[in-house]
Amino acid sequence: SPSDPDLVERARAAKARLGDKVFVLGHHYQRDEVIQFADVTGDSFKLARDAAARPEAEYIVFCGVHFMAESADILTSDDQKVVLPDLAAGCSMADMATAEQVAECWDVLTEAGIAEQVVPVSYMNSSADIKAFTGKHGGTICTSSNARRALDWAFEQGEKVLFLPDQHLGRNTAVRDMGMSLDDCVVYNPHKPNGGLTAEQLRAAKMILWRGHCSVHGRFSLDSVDDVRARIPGVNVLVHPECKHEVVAAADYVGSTEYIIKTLEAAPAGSKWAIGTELNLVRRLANRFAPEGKEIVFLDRTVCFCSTMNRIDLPHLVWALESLADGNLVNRIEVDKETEAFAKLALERMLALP
Ligand code: CIZ
Ligand code: SF4
Repeated sequence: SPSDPDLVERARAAKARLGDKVFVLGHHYQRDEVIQFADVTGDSFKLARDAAARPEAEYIVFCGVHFMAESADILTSDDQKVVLPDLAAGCSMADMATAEQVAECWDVLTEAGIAEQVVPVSYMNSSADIKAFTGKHGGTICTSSNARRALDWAFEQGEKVLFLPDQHLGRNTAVRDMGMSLDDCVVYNPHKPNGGLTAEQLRAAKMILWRGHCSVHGRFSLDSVDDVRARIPGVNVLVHPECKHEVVAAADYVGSTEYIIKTLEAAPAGSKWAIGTELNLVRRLANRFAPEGKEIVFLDRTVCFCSTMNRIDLPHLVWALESLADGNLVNRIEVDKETEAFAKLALERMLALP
């Protein structure tokens, strides 16, 4: 739907009043009405780096979700203030691993006598607390673009990996990209005593997958793939690795958001694509590439937007920008110093990956 012209004007005016003092980041999954005001767009990791490359911006307005604003705060200087226009914009996946649960898991691994062999690898989509846990225990962060390299590195440091919080990215990377078997993986359920696993199972496993998932990508099913192939002959199925293993196994192409965009840019005219990722992005890509004769559809019409991403709407953005222009620092996301130091250690290990 087109955005309210009054709000568009107010956002423009507030941004103009702030000038170089504000830098607006827009995640790929944001609404069109918000994306139009983004100085840069990208995935969570690119955006955190873009923020760090703008030290003159006193305010970083992060149009995305909470863990992304935390990562931007960790990677920017102490004078820069990161603002999340709606504090209720969380991430259901990141919320599936809390500091207490992860500490308890480490105790379980210690009891089973394997903690010393385990290297934690945490997906970018995790809270600052989980990143700090990872840094403290010798592990690294990964994105969906470098998960394979992160796992290769981790298996040079130890015999086992604890992968947090997205079981699907962990399993898909291990099995699809690295040739491990499904039996090499076990799932640790934080809601069950000992994660629902015996010490025996933990000792036998190479990949200990945290039982988390994305509530958007996790909804694509094998049926979605079969249906779209029946509906659109010759369609190429392209999905994000946060999708379930059976969906990834049935797809033609698998990769991160940036990979999806690049693949569609390079696709020939007349090609047909069904995309399994967030709907705001898929719609934008469909509109962008339609004039070039590329047909792009959403993989499953019953899956919807990321509801927390969509919490950032134009009214919230206007409110945040006008507040900042009036000198009121609202909705600041600030990670405490100790957490930041350990989380940064884990992020730096990722940056140093070969
Ligand atoms: O699923 C998400 O939220 C992704 C892929 C985020 C990101 O940009 O890393
Ligand atoms: Fe979290 Fe999934 Fe939404 Fe991304 S799309 S913010 S992983 S719930």
